[in-house]
Amino acid sequence: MVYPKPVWPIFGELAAILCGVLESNKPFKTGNSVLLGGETVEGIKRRYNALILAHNYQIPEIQEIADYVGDSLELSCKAAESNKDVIVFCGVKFMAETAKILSPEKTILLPAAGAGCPLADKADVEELRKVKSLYPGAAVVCYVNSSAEIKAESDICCTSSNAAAIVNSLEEEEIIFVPDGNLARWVAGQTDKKIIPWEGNCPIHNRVLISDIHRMKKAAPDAEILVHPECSPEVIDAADLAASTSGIIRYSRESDKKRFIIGTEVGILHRLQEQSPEKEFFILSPGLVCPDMKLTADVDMVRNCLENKTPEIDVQEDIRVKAFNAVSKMLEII
Ligand code: CIZ
Repeated sequence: MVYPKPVWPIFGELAAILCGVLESNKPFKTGNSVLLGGETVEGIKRRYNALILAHNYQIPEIQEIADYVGDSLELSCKAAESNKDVIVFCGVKFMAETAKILSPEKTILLPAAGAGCPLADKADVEELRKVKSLYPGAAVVCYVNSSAEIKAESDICCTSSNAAAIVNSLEEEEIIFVPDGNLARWVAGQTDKKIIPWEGNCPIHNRVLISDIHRMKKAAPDAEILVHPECSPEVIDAADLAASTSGIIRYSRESDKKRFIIGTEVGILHRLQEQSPEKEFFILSPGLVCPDMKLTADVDMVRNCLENKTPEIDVQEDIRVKAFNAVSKMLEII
C-alpha cells in the first residue's frame, strides 16, 4: 500500500488546534534555573531550541527542570503547540510516541531508552485483531497507555480522565476496551454499553490491596483516599475518589480537606505538595513505584540525551497516520 507523503505542518497545527480544548486544565509550569553541568537549563534549552516535558510520575529533580509537568496527553499537546524543534519527553515510551504521533515534524527524545510500560506491553496487535473478528460490530477504544501499533488498530483513544465520556460518545453498543482491565471495569460502571475488557493491567496500581486502604484509614481517619482507576475494582470502591493524575491534583487543590492518601505512582507527591503546600499527602502503598519511570534517574541523563540527540523516538509513518486518527478523534470529543 502507498501512503500519502507526510504533511507535517498540517498535522502539527491540527494537533495544536485540537489540543486547545485542554487549556482549562493547564499543566503546571516549573521554574528552571538549575545548573546543568555549569550551564543553566535555560541556556542549554536555548542552544538546542528544546522543550523539556516531565510526566507527573517523574522524580522531583526532573520535574524541577521541566518546562511543563503533566499527564501524557497534556504533555503531548504541549509538544504539539510548541515552536521548538526538539522535545525531551521525560517519561516512558508510549508517551514519547504519542508526542511523535501528534508532532511528526519534531525530534522527540526519550532520555531513558529502556523506559517502557508493562501495561502497554500487554496488548498485542494480532490478538486484538482476533478479538475484533469475534465482535465485528464493536468499536475499539484504546487507553493512551498503549503502543502506537495498538492506537493504529483502534477506533478512538482515551485517557483515564475522559474514558467514560469517550465510550458514551460512540454509536456502537459494544466496546472492546484495551489494554487495562481495571480501567475497563471502572468505565463499565459509568455506561450502559457492553464493555469487553482486555485483561491487561498496570502491575504497580494492581498491587494496591484493600488491606492498604484499611491500614491507612486507621492511621489517618480524617484523610481522603484518592486512587487511580488503574487500581483494582475493590480498591476503587473503598476509596473516596478515583481519578486520573490531573484529576487527583485538581481535586486535592480545590478540596477543603487538609490530608490525602494517594493511590497512584509516588512521583505525583512532589507536584501535589507543590500545588497545595499547606496540605499533607501520604502514599497509599510503598509498592507504588514504577521502575520504568525511575529510569530517568538524573538531570545528566537529560543533558546527555540533548547533546547526543538520542534516544530518538520514531513511529513508522503508516502506523502514525492511523494512530493520529484515533488520538485526534478523542481530542475532537473532549
Ligand atoms: O495518562 C497518563 O499520563 C497516565 C499514565 C495516567 C494519568 O492518569 O494521567
